[in-house]
Amino acid sequence: MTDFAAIAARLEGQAIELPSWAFGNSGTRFKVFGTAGTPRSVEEKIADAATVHRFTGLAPSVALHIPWDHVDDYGKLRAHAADHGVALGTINSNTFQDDDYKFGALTHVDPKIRQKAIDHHFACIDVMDATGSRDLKIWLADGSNYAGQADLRGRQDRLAESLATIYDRIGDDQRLVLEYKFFEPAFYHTDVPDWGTSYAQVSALGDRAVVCLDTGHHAPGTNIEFIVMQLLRLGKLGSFDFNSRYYADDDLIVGSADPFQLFRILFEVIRGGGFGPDSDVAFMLDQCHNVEDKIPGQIRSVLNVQEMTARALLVDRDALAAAQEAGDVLGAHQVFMDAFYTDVRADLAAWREERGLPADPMRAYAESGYQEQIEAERVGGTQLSWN
Ligand code: PSV
Ligand code: MN
Repeated sequence: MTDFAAIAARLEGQAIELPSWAFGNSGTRFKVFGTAGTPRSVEEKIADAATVHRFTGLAPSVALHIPWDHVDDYGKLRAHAADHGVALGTINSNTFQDDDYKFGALTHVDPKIRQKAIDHHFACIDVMDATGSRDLKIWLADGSNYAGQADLRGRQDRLAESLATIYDRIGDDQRLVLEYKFFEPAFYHTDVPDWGTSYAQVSALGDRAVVCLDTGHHAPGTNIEFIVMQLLRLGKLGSFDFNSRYYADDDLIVGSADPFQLFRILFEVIRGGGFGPDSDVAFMLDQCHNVEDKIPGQIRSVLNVQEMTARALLVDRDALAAAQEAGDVLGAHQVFMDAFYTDVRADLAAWREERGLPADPMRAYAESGYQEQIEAERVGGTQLSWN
């Protein structure tokens, strides 16, 4: 017996956005493997994302990456998504695959290249207006490889100026979300390496500028839940890019490498008011499926987030607070761990069935014939890759 009944209602409406690129082929710098049934168009990616939603009820929107997902008519793409039962979500800009950006985009010393990068973001805002998207997510590959290569301070100042220009274009109902990453593709420094830099930059812009926390973008051992707590406390946690990692930015299935870390993060999200209908925090996956099937990979991912959310909701907060205030170190720890070790899988299966969803979405997908159908139908054409 668990206290699941007490938290069941709070799971209602949980939404996890899927990245369009998770459905394309992906790999490492050594090899990108093709798989049968991989989408050949943005429309097919959206159909796959909608399939994840159909089997889980957890993934009502899809994030796009521009220009990877460029189409001529975004209104039509929006209608296509709606026909499939999903919405278009976050628009991710891309300033990392053009030769002009070799030494930076929004931070570049050359004003013409900075303007080109700013114009790309303006184009992304036009896309958002057509798709009805709320968030413009900026992740910058800007950085340097060698000490002395670049003027760190000058780049930070130019970044602030470029971001302010983009922010001025953001609509009243839209947000600018700035993602940080401590390394890669640059190795000596990146221009937005950590939450503090992202926080400083977005704070200078205004209320509609917030931070994106990608769980794979920290040094090993970083206490990510502390950052979650702090950003929520400061009112600046805009969104998550969920994934898991063993070594670097591995982009593996969220909750696979370290379920306990996901639990700790979700506990702080709930504790800090970041979960539920009153919260603006967006939950997104940012993953690649290099060797596993992509649709089941995404189904597994959203289920992992749901399962850890349920467990985090089960923490007896009153008992925890009482133990914390009494200085009962092991008592407080036990309250925390009791929730973490609670197996909610059977309760969640029943919860899904009550809502007309399959009790076991992984099995239901495997038995649905969808995979066989796309493998048979999607022959010819060029399979899409992560880029
Ligand atoms: C960068 O590593 C990142 O996490 C950013 O979110 C990008 O938009 C995404 O990966 C896809 O390359
Ligand atoms: Mn990311």
